[in-house]
Amino acid sequence: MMAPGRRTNLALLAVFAVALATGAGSFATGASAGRWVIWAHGIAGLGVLVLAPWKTRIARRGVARRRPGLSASLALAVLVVSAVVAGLAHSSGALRSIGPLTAMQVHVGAALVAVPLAVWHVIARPARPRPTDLSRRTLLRTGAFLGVSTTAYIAAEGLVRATGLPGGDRRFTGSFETGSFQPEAMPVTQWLNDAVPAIEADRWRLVVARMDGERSYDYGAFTRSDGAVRATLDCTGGWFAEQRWEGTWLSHLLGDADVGRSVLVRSVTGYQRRFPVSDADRLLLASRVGGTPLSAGHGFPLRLVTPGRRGFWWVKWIDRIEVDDTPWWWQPPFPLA
Ligand SMILES: Nc1nc2c(c(=O)[nH]1)N[C@H]1C(S)=C(S)[C@@H](COP(=O)(O)O)O[C@H]1N2
Ligand SMILES: [Mo]
Repeated sequence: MMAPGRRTNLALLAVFAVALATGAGSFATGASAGRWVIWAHGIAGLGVLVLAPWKTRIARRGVARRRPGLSASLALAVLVVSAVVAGLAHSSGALRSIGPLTAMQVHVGAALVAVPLAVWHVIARPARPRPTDLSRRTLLRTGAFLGVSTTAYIAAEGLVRATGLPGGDRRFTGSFETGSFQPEAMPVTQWLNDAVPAIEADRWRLVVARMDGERSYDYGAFTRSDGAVRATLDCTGGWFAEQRWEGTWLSHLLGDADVGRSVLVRSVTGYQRRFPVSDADRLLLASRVGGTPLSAGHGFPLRLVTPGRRGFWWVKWIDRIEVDDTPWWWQPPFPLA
């Protein structure tokens, strides 16, 4: 039989790995077909809480042994607890910012800092699975654990609704509605550290590098919109807004000459994302939102609108578009700057 300590430690390791994977998955999810990833993330987070009483007992014994690395273990515990508490604070809407940081920033920051410490912890305090662990009993216990964590998740969601906390009407991604159909009330957000550039309309050019050569467009080419879409900008920071965007479909600039496999959309700032060419007729190069030209913060003169994709794909201040044969997934899954 599996010793209770090892059982708890292995379960916690598994649940931590699932929480990280589904956390990254939640950031990648923009279409409702992927909502289960976000549910799984919530269930994993509550799974950590379910295991906490057992882990506390193990940790108490560990602390008494005063082994080297004790402070790193305690730091790991603090980070994991902070990530879970900040996750609950955000998702319930009870506390959306903590000093200068948002609850979401604390949630993600604590989890990312915890990763190297967790790797160290697993190496320094190994709890190795054994073939005999794969028993009927372990299977039943795992099932019970999943059941309890899922019930805790459903109960927590119910409680948020019953108490009327703001978290009750979030989008399926977990984001809160902020400034729909009021572009000026929509937050100006950068992925990491881009600054809003000052772009003069008459100096700005868009260069489109196609397989058959380069073309350059000036601002005048985008003052008359030939495409419009109602789409929801959903930032991984935890807010979303629906707006009516106007501009030109990317496919209009690509033509149907030798198209290539992917299209890179780049910002004046260097920020960039790559898309499959087959998406081009659903990607809008927007110059207007809510009936007025984009503000500097929201991407003037031209930004991308990518319905069904999270905010980090919505490249602002576009100055270059390149089509080539690189596969679209040949890029970091999330922007690095
Ligand atoms: N050039 C550039 N475009 C960008 C970003 C950025 O950091 N640089 N951030 C993205 C992210 S994370 C989001 S959520 C949206 C935010 O758009 P908004 O500021 O108009 O609300 O822009 C996207 N486009
Ligand atoms: Mo974002």
